[in-house]
Amino acid sequence: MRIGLVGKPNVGKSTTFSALTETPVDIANYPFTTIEPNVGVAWLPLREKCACNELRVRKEKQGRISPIIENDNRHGSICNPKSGTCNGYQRLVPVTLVDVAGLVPGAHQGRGRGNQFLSDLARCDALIQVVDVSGSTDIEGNPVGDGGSKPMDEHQFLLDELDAWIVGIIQSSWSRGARRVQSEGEKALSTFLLDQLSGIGANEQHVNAGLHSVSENHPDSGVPWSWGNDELMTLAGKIRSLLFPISIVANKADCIEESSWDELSKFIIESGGILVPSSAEAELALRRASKAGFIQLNPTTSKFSITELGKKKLSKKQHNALESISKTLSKWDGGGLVGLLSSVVFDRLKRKVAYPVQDETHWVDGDGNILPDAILVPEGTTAKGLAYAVHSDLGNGFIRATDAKSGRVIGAEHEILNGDIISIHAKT
Ligand SMILES: Nc1nc2c(ncn2[C@@H]2O[C@H](COP(=O)(O)OP(=O)(O)OP(=O)(O)O)[C@@H](O)[C@H]2O)c(=O)[nH]1
Ligand SMILES: [Mg+2]
Repeated sequence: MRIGLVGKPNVGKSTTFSALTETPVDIANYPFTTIEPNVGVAWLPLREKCACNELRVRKEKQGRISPIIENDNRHGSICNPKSGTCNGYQRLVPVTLVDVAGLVPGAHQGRGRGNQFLSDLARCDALIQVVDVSGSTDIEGNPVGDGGSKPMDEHQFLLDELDAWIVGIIQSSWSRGARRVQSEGEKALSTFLLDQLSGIGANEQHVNAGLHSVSENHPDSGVPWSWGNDELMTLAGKIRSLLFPISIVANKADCIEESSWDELSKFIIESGGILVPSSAEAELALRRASKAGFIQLNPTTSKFSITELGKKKLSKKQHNALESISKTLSKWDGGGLVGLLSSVVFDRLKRKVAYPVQDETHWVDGDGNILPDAILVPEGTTAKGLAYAVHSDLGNGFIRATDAKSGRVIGAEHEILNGDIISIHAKT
């Protein structure tokens, strides 16, 4: 699971990245602070309780484990995650974030940093655009105080640049591809497009939807070799919308009234996207205090309690500042940056969680680790698909699988449901 943070320069992409991944990166109030992409991991809480909750209940019933003791520091969790943590049955799974250089209008013609870095986004499952809704920066990211670019314009130009980038990829050899249709028929066009765009993750379905969109929107477009920029932008736009679903952080919301992002919010929701207002800077301040051990933070509600260490180290002024930040953040709906990430992964991308195990009775791997993996898979993933997601050898050698909750044997084509615990039997 890989998500790209995009937008014009100086909007708070790196601040968002730093808050979500808890890693320090360069942040500054001028354009192009980031040139080389930052790549890191955000830990996303699963929406449902970890499967170790069900295992504990089963074990307690069988008298194989004693009930939770009062000061259990894992609050009941009994799994052994290979990556991430689980506390009070709240399991965290990794999502890779990529924070790239800012994009300016005309980037596809080489303006700003150009758009070469867009290839860093090629393997992303979705994009989050960070928009400066406060108007404190112009469309190129220069600080202007107020009266900067409108949120809607900021979003529209990004879509245009992404589409122009995709057009650029197909245009270089377009006439050759289009002419193949003359000799080989319609199918040759989709094969050509697939060849050109597979590098950015496009599949046959995306390409066919793009071609369909051209015939729908440009009924008089004629033969492909006569298509102009309009037809190609329609083609690219459709492919881009399927390949990179975009959601929005309405950032710097701390500096402006809510109506400033109304128009963009309406537009995004109508196109099936999500917009969440936030202040990445404020979230980062809370995360830093939490990482330093001064507060215990719920990143989705932005509520916190002061730890013993915090009581000793934080001044009254610092404490008040954190309280005031928390109050500002919690007035917006959507759960802030983590809430947005969660909606992107579970609502927009419809990812399901599956727990592959080796032993279907005890829900452990070969070393006795309980529920070591929690993997996010696309809707419709089969048992064999899950095997491939774990390891290609497991996929290649797939014989059958067992649904560990029911003990039933399932076949290669069985669809994985959210929360399934699956043991895979494969030839080695
Ligand atoms: N008021 C306010 N300022 C913010 C917020 N988020 C980020 N900033 C400030 O905005 C400026 C730019 O932040 P960055 O995170 O470096 O922005 P960026 O989009 O990564 O910028 P480039 O890498 O140059 O494209 C910094 O001065 C941040 O402190 C916010 O939520 N509210
Ligand atoms: Mg940056």
